[in-house]
Amino acid sequence: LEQQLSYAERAKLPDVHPLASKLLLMMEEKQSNLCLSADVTSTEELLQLAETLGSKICVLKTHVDILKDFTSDLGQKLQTLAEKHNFCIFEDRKFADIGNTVKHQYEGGIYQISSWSHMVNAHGVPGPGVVKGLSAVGKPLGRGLLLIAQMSSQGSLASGEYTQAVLQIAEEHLDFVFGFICGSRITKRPEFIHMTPGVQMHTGGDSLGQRYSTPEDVIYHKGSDIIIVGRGILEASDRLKAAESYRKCGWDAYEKRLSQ
Ligand code: 5FU
Repeated sequence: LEQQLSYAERAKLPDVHPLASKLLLMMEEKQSNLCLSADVTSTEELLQLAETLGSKICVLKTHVDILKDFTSDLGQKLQTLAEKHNFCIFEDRKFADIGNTVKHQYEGGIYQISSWSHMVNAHGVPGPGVVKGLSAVGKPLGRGLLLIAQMSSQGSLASGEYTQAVLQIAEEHLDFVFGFICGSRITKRPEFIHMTPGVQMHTGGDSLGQRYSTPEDVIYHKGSDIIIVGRGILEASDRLKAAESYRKCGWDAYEKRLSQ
């Protein structure tokens, strides 16, 4: 029954994280629950993706450490495009160390992730210290954290009790954690945003353990909120057309869920 709440209604809940609220409103306005996983190795191509597909997506997910030509002005350029096209930036950094180390990894080094990425994610493996460390840097900047509760890959160890323990950490840090990377909805709390990778139009996988579900399955049957799509769009001959069809499938599945 909690799934009857629309994205816009969830945006107005009293305990919702400000970033989650902003994202949910953006989703409603753009009619998009599509996150593009922009896994390319050239900065120019990344910026071009953000420019051409920006209107179709609610989140642009990056792996800046795979860029062969990263320069320190990238963050500012991405932020400009995020404002122009109204999407959030998510550096998929998967922090997984003690609090003191992740603080430096988040704020410093070459990438200075906290200065440009609205949201980042972390594994629960280190325990709550990883959240406390990231929060010390990100919270004053209005950033938010997604905890990795489940993974899409074959044989993932993030399941069962581990997933429940990650949920517990999230519930103890509601001022910074606003959602999860997961395969399906793991909590009824409507304030949390569930984001699911491993999405293509057809089920299956790749040769390195990735497993795919469809947008309909992820949003309608599994109750997640956002589909994360990489190669399903990047390997299409017409990326704009592919992005539009993922946007539409994801949105139709959401409307179907709402109307049940
Ligand atoms: F946390 C996860 C996960 O469990 N599975 C993933 O696939 C993250 N990912 C990321 O989503 C992965 O690092 C890629 O950036 C993206 C999936 O890309 P694909 O091309 O759609 O398979």
